Amino acid sequence: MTDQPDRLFSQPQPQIRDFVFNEDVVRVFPDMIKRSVPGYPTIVENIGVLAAEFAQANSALYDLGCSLGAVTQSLRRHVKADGCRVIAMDNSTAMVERCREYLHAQDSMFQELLPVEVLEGDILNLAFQPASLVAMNFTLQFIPPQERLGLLQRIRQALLPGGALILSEKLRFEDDSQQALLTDLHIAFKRANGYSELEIAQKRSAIENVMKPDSFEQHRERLHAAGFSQVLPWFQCINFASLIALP
Ligand code: GEK
Repeated sequence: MTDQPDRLFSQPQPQIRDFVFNEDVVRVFPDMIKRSVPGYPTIVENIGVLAAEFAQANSALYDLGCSLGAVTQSLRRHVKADGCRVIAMDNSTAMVERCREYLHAQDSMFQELLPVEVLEGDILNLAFQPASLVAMNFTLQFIPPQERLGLLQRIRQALLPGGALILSEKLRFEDDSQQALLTDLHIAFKRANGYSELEIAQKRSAIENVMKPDSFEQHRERLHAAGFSQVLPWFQCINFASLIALP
């Protein structure tokens, strides 16, 4: 279970295919996401800290689009409420298999962790149980835009009073000059983390049809339309942010 450095886009590719979360990506994912998403380690660790404030006894905690289970592990490190269980879901078989291995390793290192169930499937088909915390850490941006409101409505309906949704996303900016500046700053972040111009350009082409970021204003309006009463940003680093939405 060693993490390999991300060199997926280091060689020129004659044709750039759309990005998929396959075995090649899984092998390098921890390195890739840390070097690509500004603030990722801080966000992951603090989702656990924040979740502990919202978690209620005998309820479900969801990690939607769990990838390798970084958020699930953070929830299990921080949440102590009695009878809580974590339900993690991802539709990539390769991610789910590796996620289960990582969680098994966490179980062998620590005692009294919350029970966890890792489901393989589309979060759009998930039948939610009553939940005190739902985390979607950089997943909504991969959901088809026309499905996002319905998913948020189902999450809102599953949330218990006093619970919360924690939603992290790459942000788009409605003002063109702000969008250009924040994109340049993100490229500078990737360059500083050792990615070449070729890697940055090829990754961008691979992901642009697959990942569709929204602006903060779109998120806020959609969350209110889904029935959330409050939307509070708690973290932003360059063009990546995390929000708390309250029922
Ligand atoms: C982390 N949260 O490390 N149903 C289930 N999973 C999906 C769906 C879907 N419809 N669409 C995409 N995914 C993680 C990082 S990565 C973000 C999340 C990134 C999954 C997809 O397979 C992938 O594992 C994850 O959402 C997005 O905190 O790579 O930028």
